[in-house]
Amino acid sequence: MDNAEMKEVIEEFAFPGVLEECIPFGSGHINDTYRLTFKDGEETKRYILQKMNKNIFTNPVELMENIKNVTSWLKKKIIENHGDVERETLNLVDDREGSPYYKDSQGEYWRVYLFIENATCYDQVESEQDFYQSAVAFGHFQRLLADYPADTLHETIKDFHNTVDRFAKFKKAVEEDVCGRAASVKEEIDFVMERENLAHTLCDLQEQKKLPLRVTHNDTKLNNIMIDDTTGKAVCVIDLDTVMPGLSVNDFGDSIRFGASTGAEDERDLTKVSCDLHLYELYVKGFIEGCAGALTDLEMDMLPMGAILMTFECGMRFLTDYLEGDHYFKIHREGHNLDRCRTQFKLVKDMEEKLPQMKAIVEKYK
Ligand code: ADP
Ligand code: GN1
Ligand code: MG
Repeated sequence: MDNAEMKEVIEEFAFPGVLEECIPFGSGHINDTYRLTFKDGEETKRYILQKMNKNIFTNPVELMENIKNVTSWLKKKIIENHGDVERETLNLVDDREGSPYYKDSQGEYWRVYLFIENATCYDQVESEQDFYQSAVAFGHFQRLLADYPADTLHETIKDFHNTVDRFAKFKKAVEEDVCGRAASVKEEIDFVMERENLAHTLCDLQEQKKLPLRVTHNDTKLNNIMIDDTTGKAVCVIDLDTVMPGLSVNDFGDSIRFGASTGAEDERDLTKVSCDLHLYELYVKGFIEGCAGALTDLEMDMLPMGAILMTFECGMRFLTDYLEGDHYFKIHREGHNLDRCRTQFKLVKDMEEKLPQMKAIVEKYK
């Protein structure tokens, strides 16, 4: 971050005390995230500062309206449940003008959250209990928003989990091949092409209104949840940029894609990547408990399909981005998106083979 921009932004949020540290923070693929530490007399206070990605979220004002309204809604529910509003949901810090975001002189949009202390976001499951707790929390999150007026939410990214649309965008990227990379990834392209029907499965059920549209998180990977370092409980669901009407099976599926994998999302050694059915089972149990009776029979039946489809969609998105020249997901090395795509397809294949077991596990908890 250039110093002048940083100074301008920090001044606009009127933090108390003296800035001691500003470091890039977390491993999100979308926003630029920093942790700020201020010293005010004896007191030290930390914040999260984010530059929103306006190439991806093209209407940051509407996005912030969503976040403001959703967090206010969650706060009310947390108070009713005698919870801790400063830890159990994101808390926006207003700028000097009382706005929940600041637009700087370069036209960039910034926001600040209270830093949730004594809690960790994990990039891979370290303790099984954490994964189970994250499942309960994502299910519970959906339940807290069950009666939220969905029609007042802006669609922050159009067709975000529309796998049919994702497939069409992928095909276009292959045809255009702007970077001349298609020939070198024929195997991966074929993998997608062979699964056109798969892309339709959940979209068709949604269109036929067999699966209900709910207010969902839509980006339920493990590092979008904070686990309390002391209690081991999931304390807060974060990264609310994509809270929109969606399918509960997709929220389930995206968590499995990321958290039940035995390897990292960008692991190069594919022998290390598979779907761990024990972790999967823990998540099924936790998610069904967290949703507390809200899921319909068909939603439960479709949970394994949600896992396959979210993984397929994500692999397809990584490959599309690779073909288009890596403009969407942040990359940290050459071929990073291709590596990510390969882990996803390895997982899809593995889950396709394990589908009967995955279904049987859901039956156990239905
Ligand atoms: P992205 O959309 O880029 O993934 P996130 O909103 O998920 O951005 O933030 C990136 C990372 O920053 C998170 O994975 C988490 O580690 C950290 N983070 C975000 N918000 C907070 C917060 N309020 N308190 C502590 N850490 C946070
Ligand atoms: C992005 O923002 P982050 O890093 O939590 C992406 C998700 C992908 C994920 C893959 C807005 O999530 O959809 O599943 O990367 N978020 C957006 O790791 O596109
Ligand atoms: Mg994130």
